[in-house]
Amino acid sequence: MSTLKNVLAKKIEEHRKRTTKLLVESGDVKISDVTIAQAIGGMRGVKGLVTDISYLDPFEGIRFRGYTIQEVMEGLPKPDGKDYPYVEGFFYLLLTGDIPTKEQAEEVVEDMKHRAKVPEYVFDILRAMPRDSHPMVMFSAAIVSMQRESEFAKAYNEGKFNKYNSWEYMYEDALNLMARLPQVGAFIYRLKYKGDTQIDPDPTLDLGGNFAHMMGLEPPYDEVARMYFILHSDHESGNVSAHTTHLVASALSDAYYSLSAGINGLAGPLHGLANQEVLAWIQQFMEKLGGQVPTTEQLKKIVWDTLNSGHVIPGYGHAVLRKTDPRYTSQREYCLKHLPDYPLFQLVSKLYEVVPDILKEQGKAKNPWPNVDAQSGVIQWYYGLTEYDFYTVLFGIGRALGVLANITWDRALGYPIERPKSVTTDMLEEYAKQAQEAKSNEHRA
Ligand code: NMX
Ligand code: MLT
Repeated sequence: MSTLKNVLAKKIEEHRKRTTKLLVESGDVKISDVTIAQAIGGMRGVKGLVTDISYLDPFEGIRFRGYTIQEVMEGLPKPDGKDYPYVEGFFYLLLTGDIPTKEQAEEVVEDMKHRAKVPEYVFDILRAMPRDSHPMVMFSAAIVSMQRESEFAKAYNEGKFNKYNSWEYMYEDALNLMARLPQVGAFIYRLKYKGDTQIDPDPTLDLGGNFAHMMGLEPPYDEVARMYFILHSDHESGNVSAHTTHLVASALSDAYYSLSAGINGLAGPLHGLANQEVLAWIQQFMEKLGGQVPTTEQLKKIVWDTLNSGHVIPGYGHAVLRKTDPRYTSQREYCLKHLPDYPLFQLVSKLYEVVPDILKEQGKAKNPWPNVDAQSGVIQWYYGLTEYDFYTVLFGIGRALGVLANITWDRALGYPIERPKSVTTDMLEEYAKQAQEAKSNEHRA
């Protein structure tokens, strides 16, 4: 058994006791209430999910297994001569909660290389799709098309499966899928935008390095890939892609069905597709200005015009965060170091100076600050990846790390099928009436 699987098995054994104790001794302790506004309003703030892979604080931002972005980037082992950590070592951290040694991280690198072969039929399917299909449609279809490879589904069908060992099959699927996604993504990219001129994987490279190589992008794009996949990996489990993946997996659907569903959620413009929307919006107004960089006054007018036409400002706002997304800051720091004078970066920085005050003045968005998507396209564009409808696929490869770790733990802890209760509008009106009457009685007494 690999070190990763061995360590994970021990962690699961220990953790099961904590979950059982909580259920047996404190199962009826309340952790959240639900108001009518929350029931109608997308369950914002309702605490009804459990995950230990990451936690999102509204003001501090994301911590992966308790570590800040900076601690992850500094503390994880890196390929020789590189500034950003092995994605594989980061996956080890997400799965086990431990920072791996370099040797342990490299063992995962080797393990994933052996799992990386994408079945030929996936390429046939992608080639048979209309070439103008959105890359996220292709990505989701490619993932679900590989479902026949699922060890989890096979074990279930062969009756090998029980509540205690099901995580092991989910783990196998998670590693196999994660190992294959970079080639699937790169294949889609080169099929759509580079005339189907494909580049074979290089078996000497790690996941980030190989992705850059198969995309046909020179170093330091390998560093960008490592940074990007890690930053986008997880944002606790309530966001649409993580929640969807978890929900579908709760029906004992395997990782292929579940991840493909999560990717479909990521493809929404209010979620991951916002990174594409940011670039599309910028290109649109730059075209209107004849390519001329807008002044601050012009930019303010563009932002107001966008809001007044009933559109959101892509890359700004968040359902949980109440400050600048540290994933935005992390990418901004990369830009300040590597491309400080790049006009597109300067434009995005100017937006950062202008948009929050306007959103505050408009008074609708609860969080006027930028999220991860406001900054990510700039770096991609700078390194030659200008086909912005591909950006969400990059997000999806990264997001797979978090959600696949999550559903492996879901099976390990035997989380049941997810099935919240709904109510009708009549019932809400009745609850509202009862609350009003109770208030008047209190007033009278
Ligand atoms: N521009 C304009 N209006 C906004 C924005 C924004 N960036 N953000 C929120 N609002 C509006 C929102 O549409 C809502 O309006 P209304 O009452 O008319 O329906 C109001 O402000 C209150 O929304 P919030 O409670 O602040 O935001 P919510 O939690 O519902 O939604 C987002 C969060 C992220 C969906 C929202 O901020 C948004 O649409 N942002 C732009 C799209 C975006 O950048 N998405 C990417 C999120 C990160 N990711 O990668 O997934
Ligand atoms: C994410 O990374 O999933 C987004 O920031 C959205 C969210 O957390 O709700």
